[in-house]
Amino acid sequence: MSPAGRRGAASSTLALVALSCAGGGGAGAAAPAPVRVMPVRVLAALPHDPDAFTQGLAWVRGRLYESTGLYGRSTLRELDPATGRILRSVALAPGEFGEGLTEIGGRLVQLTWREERARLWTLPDLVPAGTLSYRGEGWGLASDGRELVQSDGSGVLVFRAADDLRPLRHLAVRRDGRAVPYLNELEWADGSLFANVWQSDEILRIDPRSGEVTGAWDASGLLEPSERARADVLNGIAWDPERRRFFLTGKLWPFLFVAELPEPPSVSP
Ligand SMILES: [Ca+2]
Repeated sequence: MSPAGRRGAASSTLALVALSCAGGGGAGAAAPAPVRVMPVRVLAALPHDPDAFTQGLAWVRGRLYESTGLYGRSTLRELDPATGRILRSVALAPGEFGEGLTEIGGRLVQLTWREERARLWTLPDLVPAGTLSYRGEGWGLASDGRELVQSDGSGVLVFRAADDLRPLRHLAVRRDGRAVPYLNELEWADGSLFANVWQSDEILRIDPRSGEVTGAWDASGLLEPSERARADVLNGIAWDPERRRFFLTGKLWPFLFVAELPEPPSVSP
C-alpha cells in the first residue's frame, strides 16, 4: 500500500474508535477505566533496510540513529529522517549483538544483548569512545538527559547513572493492575516513557514515577500481511521534540514510519 493509503486507513480506524467510544463513559464509579488502545496515525512511510534487525532508534538534535542486532550483523547507523536512507553504518564486533541506543552527555550509548558491555560513540562522527559494563541482558535504552533507563526483557525497568551505568532504582510497570513483561525498545517523550512490548504490536506510555501505563497504541496495521510475513516484531521508537513526531519501525521491517500517537477522544460523563 502507498503511504497515502496507509494514512487513509489509519485515519478511518481512528474515526471508528472515536465513534465506538462515544457512548462508553460513566461505567463504574471507583475503578479507574482500563487504558484505552488507540490506533497509530501514520504521517509518512519511508524505506527501511529490510535486513536491519532493529533494536534501538534514537533522535538526537535533528539526526536519527539506529542500532541493529544479530551476531555478525550488528551495526550503529545514521538514517536520513527525510528519506530513510542509510547515511552511515559502523559495524560492531562479530561477537556483539547490538541492542538499545540513546544519547546522553553528548555521546551515544549502545547496549549489547548478552555481552554485558555498552559501546560509547562520539557525536556526530560516530567514533568509538570506549565501553561501560553492566550486569544482565541489555534490551531497550532511553534517556531524559540526566539518567538512563533500561529494559532487560522483564516488566521492571532499571534507571542507571550516565557515567558508569550503576543501577540507581527500579520501576515495576503495571497496566490495569497487572505486571507487563517483555518491555523492549524505550523512548522518553514529553516527560513520559514509551515502550514496545516484545511479541506485541502495542506501544505503551508509562508514568516514569509510578510505573503505571497511561496510554496504549496499536501498531498492528502498519505493515500489510505480505510485509509482516517476512518481518519480525515492532521494535523502534524515536521522538522528535521539535516537530512532535515519532519515528517507528521494527526488526526486518521494510518501512520506517513517521507517526503520531493521538490521545483518546474525551468522553463526557
Ligand atoms: Ca528509542
